[in-house]
Amino acid sequence: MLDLTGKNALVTGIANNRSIAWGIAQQLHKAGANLGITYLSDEKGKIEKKVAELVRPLNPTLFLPCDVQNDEEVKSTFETIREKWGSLDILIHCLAFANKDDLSGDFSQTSREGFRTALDVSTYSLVQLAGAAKPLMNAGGSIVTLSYLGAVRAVPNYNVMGVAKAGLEASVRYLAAELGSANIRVNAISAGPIRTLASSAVGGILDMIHHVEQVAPLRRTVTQIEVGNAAAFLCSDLASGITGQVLYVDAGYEIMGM
Ligand code: 0WE
Repeated sequence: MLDLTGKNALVTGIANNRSIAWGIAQQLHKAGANLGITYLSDEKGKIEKKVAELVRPLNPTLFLPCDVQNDEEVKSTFETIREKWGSLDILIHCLAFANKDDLSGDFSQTSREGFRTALDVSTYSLVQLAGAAKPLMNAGGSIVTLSYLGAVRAVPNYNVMGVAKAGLEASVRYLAAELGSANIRVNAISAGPIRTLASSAVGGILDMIHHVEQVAPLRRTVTQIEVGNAAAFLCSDLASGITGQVLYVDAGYEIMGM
């Protein structure tokens, strides 16, 4: 059965109670995992306070700031994991950012700086965290990241994020090929659109969700908890033969042609 007891799981990307990472953290906890939570600290510590309050019921044994654009913070995150936990079994990567201007209008007008930012935060961060986690990860370990259909189709306005997610999915395959000999699996979940802090900042997200509700085989969108259940499966021994894959958790939307 799905059992993650005794496994140490680091979850990145919780911003609030709508975060997909929050759905994943809840389902990993439900399956018995020991949780470590990272957050993006702001100057006033407001995010830290909100996220700390949110995750308290999950009894995390680590709660650390980790800005992937800050190499020192990433280094100290994994030093703390080594000190406090000794080893790691599960790494959940739920991080993405592009400048808002680069998520509408003409893709061909994306600036070098905007392109660099999107791929740095959304794509390189997986490689960076996997590289830092590798020496700490136990055999049977699992890395899961979040992707989106815009990686493989031209979704209106997703623009530079589509390129970032394409790079992310390719990175999943290269990491899976490398880490497989250590029996560490690497997979992505391609989630359908969900209302979150990130997506709510996007113009037209409600129309996209409405479209999915009309077209997807299940005639609805997916929930953070459903993505969390798929992540828990991929992290469990039930998925011991699955690596390098992109698993669609999208109410079936991806299979449709019209
Ligand atoms: O990957 C995402 C969200 C990515 C995202 C969203 C924002 C909004 C606010 C990255 N960076 C930012 N930066 C901001 O300043 N999704 C899959 C959700 C999403 O985002 C879209 C979508 C969908 C769906 C953007 C355009 C079109 C569709």
